[in-house]
Amino acid sequence: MPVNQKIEDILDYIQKCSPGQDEFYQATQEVLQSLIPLLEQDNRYLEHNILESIVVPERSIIFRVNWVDDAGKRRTNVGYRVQFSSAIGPYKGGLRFHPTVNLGIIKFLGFEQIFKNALTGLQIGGAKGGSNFDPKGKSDNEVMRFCQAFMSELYKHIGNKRDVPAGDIGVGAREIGYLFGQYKKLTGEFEGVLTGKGLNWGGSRARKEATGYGSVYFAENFLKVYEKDLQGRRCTVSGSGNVAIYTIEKLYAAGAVPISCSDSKGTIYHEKGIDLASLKAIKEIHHKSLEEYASLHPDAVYTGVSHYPENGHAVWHIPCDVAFPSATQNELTLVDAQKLVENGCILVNEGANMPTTPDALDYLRNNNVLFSPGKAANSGGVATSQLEMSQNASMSNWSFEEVDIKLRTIMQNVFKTVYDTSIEFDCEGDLVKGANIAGFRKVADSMIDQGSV
Ligand code: NDP
Ligand code: 2IT
Repeated sequence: MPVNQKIEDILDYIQKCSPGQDEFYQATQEVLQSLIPLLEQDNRYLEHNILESIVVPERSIIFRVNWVDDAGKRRTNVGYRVQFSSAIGPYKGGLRFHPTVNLGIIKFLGFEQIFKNALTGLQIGGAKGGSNFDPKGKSDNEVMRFCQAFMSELYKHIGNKRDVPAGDIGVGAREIGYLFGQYKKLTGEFEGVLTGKGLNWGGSRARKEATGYGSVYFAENFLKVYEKDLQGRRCTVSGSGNVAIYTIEKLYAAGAVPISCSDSKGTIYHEKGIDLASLKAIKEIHHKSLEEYASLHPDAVYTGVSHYPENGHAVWHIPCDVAFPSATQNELTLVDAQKLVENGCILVNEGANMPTTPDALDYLRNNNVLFSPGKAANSGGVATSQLEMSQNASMSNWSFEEVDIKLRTIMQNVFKTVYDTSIEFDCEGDLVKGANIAGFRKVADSMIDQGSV
């Protein structure tokens, strides 16, 4: 059977078996279709039915989370942990707490994580988890009780050699702390079962900064191939959470001018450059909306979501040289891509997971805009999580500089791996193909080596 037909059959099967899981289908479609050149060259993957196997999680755990709110009332959420692949190491990947979380979202994130983790060159398998719990508007005590209830089920399935969760949207240092405390209470073990921990109790320096810094390092590596750099470049960044803030911080260090940020309510365009100290205070300390930023900076332009372009996002309509989508999936659509091209953008570098829609990606490609896929460009976060695991295992504590140097080297190697793979498959600079093929090959070869388990 021709490879194309085989892939279409598997995608049909995924659609039938996972109805309504649109994001998961989108992620599998992109990966499987970009593997065609590899599958045509090496028939072992089809012979061993690796594709049919790799799209099914090794285990999906779905559980009820009952907790008590400040009014003393029972509340119920759904918890998930999808342990997708342990072919190259213990399951590893973040937890997302957001009202939009469902099984399809967690499966798409877990599937992407398999290949991302393989690209880091480290021994970590792929997983993702989370809940439809919304930490926004909840008191610290409510968040604590939710995290304790969530961990009361999850602890049975994780461990420092088994599955090591971390943060993602809605899960930061506060949530990791409460989750860790409950794990310790239930198991009696003080172990590196989560990453993103506080520095006093096993966390790694530079983990907080790692995804954003790594994303900028990746962009620098990519631009260098074309004898370009970030110096003086006007950069748009979406989001204003962990990834966005440390992308902005590192962009300043690289001599660029980050001119935007956004949240779920609106977008800030600050032509002279985002005031990082004020952004950190608003988001990291006071947890307020970006309207607050606009009121502190009268020269910044604030666009509320109700004024966004039809089917688009205000942040991508700001003229820029480089765009760093760093908020959430499918936040950069076709109309946004058209605007970026019209405004002369040279690179879209994904800090978030799958922020670009498939039609937007096609448009960027057809218009020769460089494109860094999230599974490569944002892999600095999980890579530094693995550095945290290494420090925990050896009971050591590395300096910020030591971790940052390792992160830079890892991002350089991730870039080299995906870029070299794009050359090997005659699509120089197509890092989507490069990342999917390189990540898949490592995991698939390991699956073949280990037999049909
Ligand atoms: P945070 O929770 O710290 O920040 C998320 C940001 O995105 C917030 O500004 C939030 O706005 C905005 N946002 C979230 N969901 C939506 C939505 N549905 N519509 C509009 N805006 C939204 O998360 P992170 O910064 O950690 O994560 C951002 C992205 O990066 C995600 O795709 C995540 O999977 C990915 N990622 C994160 C890594 C990490 O180490 N943290 C590692 C690799 C990838 P608001 O506050 O108003 O909700
Ligand atoms: O998407 C991601 O890579 C993360 N949310 C980080 C995962 C981790 O284990 O550090």
